[in-house]
Amino acid sequence: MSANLCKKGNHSDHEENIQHEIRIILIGKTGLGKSSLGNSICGSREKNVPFKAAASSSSVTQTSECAYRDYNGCKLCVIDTAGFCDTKQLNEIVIAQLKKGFQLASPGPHAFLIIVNGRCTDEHIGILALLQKIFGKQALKHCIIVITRENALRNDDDDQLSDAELIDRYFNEAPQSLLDLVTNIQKRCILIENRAEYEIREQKITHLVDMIKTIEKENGYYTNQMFIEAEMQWKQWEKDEIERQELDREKRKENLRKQIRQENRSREEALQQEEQMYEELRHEEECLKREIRKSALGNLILGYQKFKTGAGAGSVTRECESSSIVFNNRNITVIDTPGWFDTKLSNEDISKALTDSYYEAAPGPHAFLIVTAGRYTTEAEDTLIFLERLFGSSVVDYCIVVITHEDDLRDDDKTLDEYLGDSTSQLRCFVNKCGGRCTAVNSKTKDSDERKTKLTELLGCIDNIFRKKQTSYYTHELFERAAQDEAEQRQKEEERVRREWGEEEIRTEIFQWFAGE
Ligand SMILES: Nc1nc2c(ncn2[C@@H]2O[C@H](COP(=O)(O)OP(=O)(O)OP(=O)(O)O)[C@@H](O)[C@H]2O)c(=O)[nH]1
Ligand SMILES: [Mg+2]
Repeated sequence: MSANLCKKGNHSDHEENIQHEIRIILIGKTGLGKSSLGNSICGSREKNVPFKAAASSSSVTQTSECAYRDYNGCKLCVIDTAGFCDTKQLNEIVIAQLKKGFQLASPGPHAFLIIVNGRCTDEHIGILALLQKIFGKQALKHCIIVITRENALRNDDDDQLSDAELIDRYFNEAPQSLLDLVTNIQKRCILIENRAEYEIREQKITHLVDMIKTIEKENGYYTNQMFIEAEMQWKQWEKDEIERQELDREKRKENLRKQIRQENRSREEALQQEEQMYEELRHEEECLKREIRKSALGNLILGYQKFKTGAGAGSVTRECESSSIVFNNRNITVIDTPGWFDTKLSNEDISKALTDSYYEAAPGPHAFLIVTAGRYTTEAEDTLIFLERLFGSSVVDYCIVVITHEDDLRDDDKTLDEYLGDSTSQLRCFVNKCGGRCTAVNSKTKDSDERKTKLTELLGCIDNIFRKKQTSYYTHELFERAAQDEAEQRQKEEERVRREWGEEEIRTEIFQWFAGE
């Protein structure tokens, strides 16, 4: 076996030997032993011949170089390439270096040797993918994996292990995707120790050359045409990739636009909801601010300003007052009472004022007008509870609900029924309890015709009560009965409390007896 070494950057001197050439390109990450392998293939006995190999923090081989060896009647053309650091970052320099290596292997390499060592990782996939990207799928048919630093892989008791067994063990830990790739390249893999004795290395090179010859027999060499096609595919892939990225960017932009529009819409909706909420609150506050206008209603019925009216925090009327008129040949007496929800009067004061008003209406009132501003509160319900306690449950038969803000209803373009429909359930329930007797008036109207119409309507309503009841008015008898009921109720309550207290005392005594006190 002869080792006729020659290093050159141009192959023209050897054109006559082209048909006997085996062209090999070495590809791999920096520092894995490409140049050292190149030296092993060239059968060098000396260090750094023909390629410079050294442990270094930066790439030793900076450009693609070519060296020859006469080997068993054929010429081995070995092309060493500059190593790269990251298979994921394919930069222009790496591609240019590999292309230059490819040119040196003109008319085309028989084999791409992929140099790896260390542990079997995803990096191996990276380098095969890189080969495929630059040289196309066809390149895989010419690819051989070379694992350098064999000695580091062999444990002390691995002496008996064949290369094939060691390679199998090496790929045992490999990720499935790498195994698939290795199978795809028909498990072409060589183990070599570049620092081993010359003879040992030569055995490996014989095995390598045999493997390359098999590839040559099956697939010839990797041609320039294949490279051109791969380059076109690569360019197409790049173009597609740019388009895909562009499309992706557009999609993301559109999604972002949609998201912003959606957010704006949600914000608008939230603002609208907030606005609506404020509007409702404002309306509620306005309603709460409304005066009940009880005295104003009294004045409207009378047709003149008898009762003192006015807006203010508290009720103007402190005691009951009465006045009479004649309307349509009927004697009408109106008794105004203090309001009990917007005054500082105690419950006793109000009870007294109401009892007074009752005596004022002797022999008894034909109707109790429950005057409300139609507030969104429990005011009306509370009023009824108060009245029932004082005048008994039959008082509801004589109650008429009067909403004193008819002008507001008109402004809102609402009928009384619509207004009640939109109001609180308490107000509706209250009106129902009063037999559905409810009317709305504008107690501040100056229009005498409107006053007459309303008064006629009100009297009609009172007449209806009369028609239903045996007694046309709330009689003294009813009042007495209510007072009696109230007294009985109070007595029962006192007895219950007394009884419970007594039982409690007995229990305490028994407990103390048991405790021996
Ligand atoms: N033990 C051992 N060391 C090796 C082997 N192959 C290479 N080396 C050492 O690894 C270091 C780098 O080797 P090179 O051949 O220069 O590696 P390279 O891939 O050409 O590196 P760059 O040219 O920088 O990309 C040198 O010190 C070599 O002696 C091997 O099989 N076994
Ligand atoms: Mg090198």
